[in-house]
Amino acid sequence: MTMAISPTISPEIERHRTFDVDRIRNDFPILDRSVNGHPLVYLDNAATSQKPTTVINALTDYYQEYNSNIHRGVHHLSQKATDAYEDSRSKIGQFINAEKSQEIIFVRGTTEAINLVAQSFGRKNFAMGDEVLITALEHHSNIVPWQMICEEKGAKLVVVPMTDEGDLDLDAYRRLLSQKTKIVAITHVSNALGTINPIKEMIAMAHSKGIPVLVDGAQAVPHMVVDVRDLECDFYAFSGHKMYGPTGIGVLYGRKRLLESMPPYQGGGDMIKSVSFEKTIYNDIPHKFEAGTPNISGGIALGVAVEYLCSLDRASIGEYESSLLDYATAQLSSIHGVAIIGKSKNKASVLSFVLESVHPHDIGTILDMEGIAIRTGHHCAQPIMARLGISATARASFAMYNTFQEVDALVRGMYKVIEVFKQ
Ligand code: C6P
Repeated sequence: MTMAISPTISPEIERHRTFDVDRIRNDFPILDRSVNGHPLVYLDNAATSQKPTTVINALTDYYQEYNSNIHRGVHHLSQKATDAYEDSRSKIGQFINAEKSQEIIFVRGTTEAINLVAQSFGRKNFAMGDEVLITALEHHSNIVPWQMICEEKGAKLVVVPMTDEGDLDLDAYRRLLSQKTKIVAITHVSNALGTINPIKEMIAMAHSKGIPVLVDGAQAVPHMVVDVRDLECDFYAFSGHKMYGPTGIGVLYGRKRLLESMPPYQGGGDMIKSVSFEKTIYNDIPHKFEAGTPNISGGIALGVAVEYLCSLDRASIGEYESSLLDYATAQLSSIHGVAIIGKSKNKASVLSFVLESVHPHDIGTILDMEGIAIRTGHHCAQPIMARLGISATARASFAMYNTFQEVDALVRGMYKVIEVFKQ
């Protein structure tokens, strides 16, 4: 079958073809490998991104040179590890423009960050009849923790609806904010559809009624500059592994005043000032929320990932990624039988689609044979699928190291899928 890659490339897209992507690709050793006899085309970045050499080296360096527990030892290695870990906390604080590094709590990832707020803030502040306002665009991680605490407290989960294109209904949002709303929890960027929500405006609307806001930033931090003070959010959660850092480490940003008012999430070592059988005095933030030996190497290497991102021109990366998305959208839309799922005008790095009469898992399997990695399924966002009346999509998600040629490979792969399934 002949492959028709659409010749209609806008001047804007053409301009971004000159972005020095090779320089960035050189920093990611895994991108040189082959899969199933083809050069790897990694388009599953929303699930997890690849890691640059500096991050990989930071992990090895910690274990080879100064592996030691932190906040506990007077010896040289422990001091060095503690300094590196706390240094990383400061770098991350600056990266998102937090006012104080104590506002950065290390957690396992976005999921744990949201559970922490639900279990700590929620347990303290929710009562029978209260409401938690989330949106139709949430990942399960920003649904289930709220359901759990709502069930326990007799509170209610209320959901802001979305349009068929995948935009939130802001009029409904305004109406749903009420005296009963104890917190708003919204995703910054949808992992299933790519919609970028107008969170600054949504935070201001909630604040005008005195309601705090948690933002799930898992899919935003890798792609755009996030400034928590400019957004004025109360909590912001993100994962290291989606922003070129290691797995098992992430961040909860919280306003100092709020974090100080919240009870600990877990008990154990490091989160205390003193313990007796009669009474325990808790440590100050951030340590109050960091019980037990943490992911030390991960915390340090996340700081290195942040340094790496800060060494790049993030504005041009953002423009480059959005031109890749525009190009991929145009190319895939031109394939007969393909429908794009999620058509917001404001999208980041995620392209969900379906192909008539072919299950997304079959698309994923055939593309894998061509060395192309995408994700297929419900993307841990089953309510979005239910809202759109589908069970699954195929999802290509882009990072700054992806290329226009890789988009072309995806399109060629889709023609292979069509070839295999044609009657
Ligand atoms: N989404 C995806 O393929 P963790 O697993 O804790 O690092 O991140 C959870 C999470 C929370 N919110 C959003 C918007 C997310 O996209 C994710 C993770 C991955 O889309 C894995 S399901």
